[in-house]
Amino acid sequence: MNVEDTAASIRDMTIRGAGKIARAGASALSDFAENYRGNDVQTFLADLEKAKRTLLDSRPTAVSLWNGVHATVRGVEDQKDVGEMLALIQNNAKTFIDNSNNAVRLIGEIGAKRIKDGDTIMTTCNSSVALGVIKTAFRQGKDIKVYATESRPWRQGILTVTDLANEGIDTTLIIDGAVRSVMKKVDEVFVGADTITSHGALINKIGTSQLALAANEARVQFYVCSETYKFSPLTLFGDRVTIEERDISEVVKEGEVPASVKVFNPVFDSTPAKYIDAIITELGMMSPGSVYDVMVKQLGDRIFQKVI
Ligand code: RUB
Repeated sequence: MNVEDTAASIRDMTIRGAGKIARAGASALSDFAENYRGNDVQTFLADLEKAKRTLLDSRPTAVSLWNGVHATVRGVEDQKDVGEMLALIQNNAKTFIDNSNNAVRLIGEIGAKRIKDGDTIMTTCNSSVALGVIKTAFRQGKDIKVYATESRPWRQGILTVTDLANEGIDTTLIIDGAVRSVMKKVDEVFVGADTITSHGALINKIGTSQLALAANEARVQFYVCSETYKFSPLTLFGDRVTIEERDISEVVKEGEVPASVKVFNPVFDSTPAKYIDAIITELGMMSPGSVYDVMVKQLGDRIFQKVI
């Protein structure tokens, strides 16, 4: 898919979920490189910059997209001609997508070990990585039950319960307001991530922080399932994560409330590190306090480059 169509599909949420939008961004840049005609280096770099911007502007919160796009263009300016640049972009995109798919599989295997036979699990929204953990445990023969929140206003919970039910898992859909009440029955919570900050806070679907609070109160383990490309290098340098606000038409129909009523529709929230028992990554299970070290190690010398 070309860059503009990919960006539009991310914006209107036809392509959604932090991992998928990152892979879609990498794939769009690969297609852009494959179809590029021209050999003037400066023109190409300007066109590439425009393509990057189009993708990055599609949705603001998930740093996975930023990391996927930057991983795909890494090293381009060191190539000697446009031909080499195009080949590098396609190669980088393939590596990013392969590593991403592999990370999701590894997290499934690591996370599944945290689930015991007979456990009841809660999840929210629709995280392919968290669902990977739950499905891996089920495929290992563990008898599990899952409560999934509806996740207003987009109701991604419908996707989640459909996926889990198709797998044969005992699945119950609950409204978002039922989280605290149902938490008494739950053994572990598994959620995904859009961004993890350098100080270990989780940015995920709105309502995730309520789940974490309810889990903490009930002494239920709260696990975040996240590939390390959801760790935000931007936050190392003090940047705040932009919380996306979407159109109010996602919350109320036209004329449903008096015109004087304001409607606020933030679609992500922040869960402080202290409510997170562990982050399950492709590098293993870690505490939120380890995020800084992992990020610095992964950035290596690039930490001294301009990342903003
Ligand atoms: C999706 C969401 C998911 C994360 C992780 O929000 O919050 O929990 O993106 O997803 P939206 P994954 O529906 O607004 O994109 O684990 O699939 O990367």
